[in-house]
Amino acid sequence: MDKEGFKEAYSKKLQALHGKSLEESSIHDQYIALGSLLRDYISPNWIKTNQQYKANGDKQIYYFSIEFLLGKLLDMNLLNLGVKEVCQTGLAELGIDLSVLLQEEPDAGLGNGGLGRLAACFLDSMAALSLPGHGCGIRYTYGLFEQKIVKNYQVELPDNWLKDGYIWEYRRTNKAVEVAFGGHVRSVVKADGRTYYFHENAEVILAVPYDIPMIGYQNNTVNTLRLWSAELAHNDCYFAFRNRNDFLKAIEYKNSVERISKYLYPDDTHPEGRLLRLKQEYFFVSAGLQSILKRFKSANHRIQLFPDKIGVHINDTHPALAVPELMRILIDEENLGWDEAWQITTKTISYTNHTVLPEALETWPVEMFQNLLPRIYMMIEEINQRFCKELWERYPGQWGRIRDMAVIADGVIHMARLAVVGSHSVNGVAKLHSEILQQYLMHNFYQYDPAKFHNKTNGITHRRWLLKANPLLTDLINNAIGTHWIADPKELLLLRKYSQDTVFKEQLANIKLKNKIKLVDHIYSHYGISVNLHSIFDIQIKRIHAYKRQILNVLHIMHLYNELKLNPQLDMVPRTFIFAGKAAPGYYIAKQTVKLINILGSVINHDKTIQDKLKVVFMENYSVSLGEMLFPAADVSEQISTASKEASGTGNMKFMMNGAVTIGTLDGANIEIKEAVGPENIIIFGLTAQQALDYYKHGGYNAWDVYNEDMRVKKVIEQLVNGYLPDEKEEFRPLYDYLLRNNDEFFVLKDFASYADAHRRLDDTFRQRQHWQSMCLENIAHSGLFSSDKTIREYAAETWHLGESTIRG
Ligand code: B1N
Repeated sequence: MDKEGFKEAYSKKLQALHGKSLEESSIHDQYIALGSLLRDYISPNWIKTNQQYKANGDKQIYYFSIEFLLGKLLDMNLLNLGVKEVCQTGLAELGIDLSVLLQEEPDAGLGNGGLGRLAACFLDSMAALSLPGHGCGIRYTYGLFEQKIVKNYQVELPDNWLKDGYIWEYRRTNKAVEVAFGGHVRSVVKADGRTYYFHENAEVILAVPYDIPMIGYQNNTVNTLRLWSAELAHNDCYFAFRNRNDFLKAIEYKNSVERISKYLYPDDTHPEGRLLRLKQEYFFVSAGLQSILKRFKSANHRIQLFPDKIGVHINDTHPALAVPELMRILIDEENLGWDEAWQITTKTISYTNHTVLPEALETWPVEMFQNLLPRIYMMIEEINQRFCKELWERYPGQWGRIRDMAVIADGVIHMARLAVVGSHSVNGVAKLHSEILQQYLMHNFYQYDPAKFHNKTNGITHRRWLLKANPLLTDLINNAIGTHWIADPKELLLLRKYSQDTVFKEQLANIKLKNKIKLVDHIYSHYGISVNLHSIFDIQIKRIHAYKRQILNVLHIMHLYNELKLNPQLDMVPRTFIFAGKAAPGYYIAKQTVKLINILGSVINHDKTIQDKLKVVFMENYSVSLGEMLFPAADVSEQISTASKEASGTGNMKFMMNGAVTIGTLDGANIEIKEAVGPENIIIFGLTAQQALDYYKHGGYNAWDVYNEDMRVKKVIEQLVNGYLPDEKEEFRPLYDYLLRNNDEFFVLKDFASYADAHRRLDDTFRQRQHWQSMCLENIAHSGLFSSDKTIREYAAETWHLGESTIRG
């Protein structure tokens, strides 16, 4: 693709698609034309990738996830294909600004937060590493809600991301499969003596796949993300209704089918116990496995080779029905015996746990489950019986232990137990998290089969979070150490040779400044808040959750403001606190937190007496795209979860890669960030995980003690309820009660002093300009350790036994 060729092809494409000349075309027309041209460009390699995988008989990995938080793909695809320059200059010569076209693309927000974004980073890495790895999920008509702040309060609007069509998806009607719900199971003993099972009177719906190409980094690989959409299977019943003139009923039935893939549940680290969610889970798992089996069978392999050719990875327990569904297919459709089917299933499936929050573990009531999925329930029942029998042989008489490990117990199905029992590998997402799984949450299972358990620390794709999000920094790095680090991000360590180089570090600081200017402009134009460019940009962006402790950040800001009011001359580096994040619509405390941040901002930002030393900005509608603007502009990364609660975190890695310094607890991957950069290049505070766990064991601590002893804490807590904030006096009473009366489950007050002290150290350190810049440099230099390429290499080698398959150009 050369520039002139591109211009000609592009102009032709534009005209052919829209029947308009370039001059007559709209921005949207121009965007669609570029997307369409790229589709043409990608197609040959996509076909070639699939053909080569098939011809070689390469093992394929399927990453099953109920969320894929892709963000925008156009710019990333241009980078991956190595054609961005050509397109950019070609378009410019046609009078088109590429950056304007890029804005036309909707963010594909089919995820809540870290779990969904991790799945997207992994797909990027698998393609970049020439690994045969694909995604399987749901094509939600509506992604995660759009957040607006109205009168300081979060309101939710539907995210109609598909309204103008989506340039990256390919509907594959011919690959649709059927998924069955409800009905009952009839068993028949046949002449061969074997019992056969027939699922009768089921409601059968159609799962239609939409494929999205996942493009490798300049390596010809194009893998596939397959997202399933629910549709009516047989129009006959639809028409049957209509013949009876019962049009409304027909519409209602159609809606009830399509509802399955209509909405993403907006709950992060919180399970949704509703029937529709269970339908979603079975829907995409069943459709995905059926299509995998079809492909496998078309290659005429013996079924016993299945685990050598296929790996199914389940992203948390949402796809854990892969275990009984694969058993059903192997037994009912492939006529295997139980033991053989079980061997194949457990060798095929591997499982990652993403949370230890006790309330976050999925369970399903037996009765509800049995009605919706009678044959799958039978499978789980048998899995449970056989597993309990094994346990009984190993632990005779230990009823308590067996009950605590049983897949079905106390009238519910425990999905995490199903996932552990049905897979050959179980991992956590950071060292501490895996340790907590093994020593606490899954201790019994760990003792039973220690070899099953592993750690795989999360990672992020440096291609999106550095090359795409921070082109200025990327150029600086390329000029300093060459470009080999892009293939091998560990080589970012070469940057360390500049740690004493004041010129280089000034360049680094200058890039940060430029990224901050962009953000300042955005904040001013969107919120009318003028931010001091030379203040410390201190950023906390993530879902709003009690355990992530945005409240700790807020109470500390209130304290700083109190200090400033008492002494406007207070010697502090000006600070801008920036927040972004969505609260689950039904999560009261989280929504109150959003409101508190916004009200506090409206008070502080209008106060002339504090001389611009403090600003608080809440940015609406946190998304992948907003993140791409925020990470490169941050000086400070807030990673302040209660130790032991954040399984890993991945925003922490994105900040680090862009040269921000972390203020954080020893939780999740923060611990590994500290190990990488050294204690002098990170600011740590608060209880350790062990201390927190010990407190929990003894029923917590007494929040009132801290309240009574620390006057700073007492003051800010009182300010929540004494009319100090310009709203109804009782507005934040629930937050107050939550902290004091419910005994501060997440140690907010307990960690306050340590946090305030850490912020004073931060302020001190920031003033030592050379030293601060070295810290930023060290963070960037060590961030290669957290590239998802490294994580994926470990999964491929240790969990999936997956080999590379390079696609020839
Ligand atoms: O998964 C991320 C981790 O980096 C985060 O620490 C962790 O909180 C996050 C139910 C979840 N755990 N569990 C979920 C999401 C949606 C849902 O419906 C649970 N998300 C995480 C990646 O490992």
